[in-house]
Amino acid sequence: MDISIIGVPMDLGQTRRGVDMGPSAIRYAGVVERLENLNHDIEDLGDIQIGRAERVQDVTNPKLRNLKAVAEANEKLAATVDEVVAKGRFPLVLGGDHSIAIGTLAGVARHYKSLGVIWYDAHGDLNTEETSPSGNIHGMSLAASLGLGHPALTMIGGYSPKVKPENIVIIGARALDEGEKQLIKEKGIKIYTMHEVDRLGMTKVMEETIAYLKERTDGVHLSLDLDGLDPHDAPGVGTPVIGGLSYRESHLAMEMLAEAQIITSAEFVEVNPILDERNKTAATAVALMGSLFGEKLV
Ligand code: 6HN
Ligand code: MN
Ligand code: MN
Ligand code: MN
Repeated sequence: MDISIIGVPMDLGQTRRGVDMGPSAIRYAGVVERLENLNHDIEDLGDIQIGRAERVQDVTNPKLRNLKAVAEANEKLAATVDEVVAKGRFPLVLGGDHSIAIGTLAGVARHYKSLGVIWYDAHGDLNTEETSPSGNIHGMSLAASLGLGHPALTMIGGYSPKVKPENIVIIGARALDEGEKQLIKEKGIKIYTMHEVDRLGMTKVMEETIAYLKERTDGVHLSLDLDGLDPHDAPGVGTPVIGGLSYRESHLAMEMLAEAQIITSAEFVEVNPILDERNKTAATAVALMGSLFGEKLV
């Protein structure tokens, strides 16, 4: 595969500093070498430039913190991802907080008639400024991609929506806000919370997910928030939630996606080296990328 790596040192979608160093941490953990060893053609496009918050504590709009800077960065990211896909290469985006999914999806979705999305996350990221308990845009990125919320977010790339509710599968959720639960029901979004993962096992969850997306989509974006994993395996995240997906379950998920050959773009987000233990979370992210891109145990 021809893979283009794009770093997005974004930390303005939430309030804990350090997640802007995620792309560096993932590079130090050896992403390029890992994927080159699998005989892929890798180009590293470096990092998208992130502007500054309008103020150190940007409370001009506490319901949408740092809206302007987040929107501007996502426009740049969307343009870069768009070019990568147009060249026939696979965009692999490194975060950075999860607000960058808005830009990634804006760049990818225009190339597909019916894009699917796997949202691997403890959270739904389905808030709008009306339902968000925090005002943090990283909790709004999936909603924005559905066309819900502030136009500065929904209209990134000049069009909306990027994805249809029936083309989304959420995996690993265990911390949904009230408004998000309502939206999931209202829109009929397919979701495997930790309850379903416990009951069915990851094998069944992935078999069902793959079959579901295969019959209705012509490309699938994987948006993997490291906080989908249990904090024991991925401690370097800003919004950890106990009771998450294990390291092995996550590898199995990636291996099954590799086997099914359905993933056409991916991002790994929320790696925060300041909160991490010896770069463990970045190393986990790179190991999961290995499995996603075809690494085998024998
Ligand atoms: N993430 N639901 C919470 C909020 O503030 O909206 C947490 C969001 C976390 C977002 O982890 O990408
Ligand atoms: Mn910063
Ligand atoms: Mn997230
Ligand atoms: Mn999350």
